[in-house]
Amino acid sequence: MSVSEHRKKLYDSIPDGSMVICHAGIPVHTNEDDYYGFEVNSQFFYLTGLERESMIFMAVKTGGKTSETLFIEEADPLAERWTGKMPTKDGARSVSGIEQIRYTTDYPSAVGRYMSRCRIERVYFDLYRCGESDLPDYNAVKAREFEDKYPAVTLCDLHAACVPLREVKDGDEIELVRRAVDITRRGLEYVMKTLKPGMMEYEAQADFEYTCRRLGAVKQAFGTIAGSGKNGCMMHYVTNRDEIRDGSLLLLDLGAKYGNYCSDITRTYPASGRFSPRQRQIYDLVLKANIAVAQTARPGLTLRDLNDTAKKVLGEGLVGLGLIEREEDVGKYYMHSVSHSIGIDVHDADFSGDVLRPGWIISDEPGLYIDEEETGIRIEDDLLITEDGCEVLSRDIIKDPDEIERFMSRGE
Ligand SMILES: [Mn+2]
Repeated sequence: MSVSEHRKKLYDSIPDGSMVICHAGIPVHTNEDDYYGFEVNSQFFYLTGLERESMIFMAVKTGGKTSETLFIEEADPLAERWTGKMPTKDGARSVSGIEQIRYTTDYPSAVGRYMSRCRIERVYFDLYRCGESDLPDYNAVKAREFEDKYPAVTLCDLHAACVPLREVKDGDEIELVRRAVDITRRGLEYVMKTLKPGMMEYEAQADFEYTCRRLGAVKQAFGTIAGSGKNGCMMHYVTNRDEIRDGSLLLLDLGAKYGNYCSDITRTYPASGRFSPRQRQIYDLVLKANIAVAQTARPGLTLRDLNDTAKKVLGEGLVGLGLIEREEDVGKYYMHSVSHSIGIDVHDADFSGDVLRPGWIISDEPGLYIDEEETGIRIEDDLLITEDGCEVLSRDIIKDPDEIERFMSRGE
């Protein structure tokens, strides 16, 4: 089972005298008696394969040996009456491969015993922080509580410890991303069949997400971006409330999430089913950059190297189209980066500067955003880095403009 392998890699990478504590987390409150949908901590999921709130994973490495324990809530018949069956010890054991399963009520005394009897010098909590002004995450709060009780130990970051492991996907993880990509393909094919001028952007979003859900992807990898015309020029436009006008392009950046693994695909379609000659010129240039990146991607390069490839192709092309005078001005129309890793998270754990290794899954997403022409085009594929290059996981999601026009002209 792959999550056991994930844990083994972690134990091999941390020094003796370490404890790992990772909370699955709890749902976050919205207003009154409502909560956001539960999102499991990614490190917890990576190490256990479980997606249930309030669970706690603990591992202790001393004397060259590691013991691991999973704490789960004891089933409560009243809670089960309202929200369904709670996990059992057997169920949690079979998913995680962790032999020792205890109830969360035992957690404080278990920690106390380890801390008083073992030589534990450092304790790993997930201390990742995204924005400086964010509220502290649940695991960070728990880390602070722990530190108050045991000030002699050094806090270490479990997120940082997991990054080098999570960068390289194993066979099971790759299969889940393949499934997610395939569901996304079917969602996009449905959108191509239903897309018409006069529709609202949210209708295209609904057509995509409808297909994903029907195929068992109960979550999207991220908020669907459906930007038509000038809205396609905003990289993370998720408002999706405008009409898709005749003659405009619809940029769709979206992805199904399957088995808690993401896909991340962008396609740009003509609302009418046919690209104008000018749209086609720009589309062809973005496609050229997209193909060049896939041809370049291989072990040993960094994501920055791939972005340099994209910038070169786009810069030359923009000079050729007369949109810029010097290649260095490519940033006027291309203002993001071409690649990020993909996995449990859509922008998955990676360190910029790390070199690609076989098993990385990354995006390939050049784009051009020309406000004055109300034209935003991005084409995004998902690549699996192999021994000597890459495999385009999304190769079956059509992107050739002739094929798109042919597919769309077939109608329903
Ligand atoms: Mn992306």
